[in-house]
Amino acid sequence: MTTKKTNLSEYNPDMIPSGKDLRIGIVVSEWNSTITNSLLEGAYSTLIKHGVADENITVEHVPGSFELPTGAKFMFKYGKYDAVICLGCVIQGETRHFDFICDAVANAIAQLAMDENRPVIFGVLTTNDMQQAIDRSGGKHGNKGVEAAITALKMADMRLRMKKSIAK
Ligand code: DLZ
Repeated sequence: MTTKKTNLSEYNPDMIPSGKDLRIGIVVSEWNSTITNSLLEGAYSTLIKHGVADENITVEHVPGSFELPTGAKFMFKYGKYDAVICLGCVIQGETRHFDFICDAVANAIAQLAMDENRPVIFGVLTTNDMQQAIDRSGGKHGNKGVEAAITALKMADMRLRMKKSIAK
């Protein structure tokens, strides 16, 4: 029988690589800003906790989740980042665009990661209603911003380790 996990952001801090030498970009959607601000708080504090220097974290805001991939692309083109985290919240009941936005953003983020050969993290809540979003942005089911930051640290570390081992 599987165990039901209620806090989706639980992790073992000892297993997380240090972010000491990393530069991380964060792109945040202004749509549903009470939620996305909490995701940002979770992601930012997690990066700091794991050693990323404050001056090596850049935060940029975009109007909505649909603009997250474009914002991330700009960050790679005009800045130097080991990973970019995209944070947004799309709520199904509130938009007929739900499927279009979610599919477009997920596909564009995945494609951008391939094109840039760098992690681009999908920190976008796609929920049925506002309560589910609250529960996943610092509520009873954790904070997706924390998960996004942990994923960025792991993937950036993997890329740099592989790059180093191949250079040997
Ligand atoms: C237009 C729109 C709607 C209806 N709902 C959301 C939402 O729930 N979450 C979100 O992040 N953005 C939403 N947007 C805005 C779109 O993402 C985008 O900013 C606009 O369509 C302009 O391209």
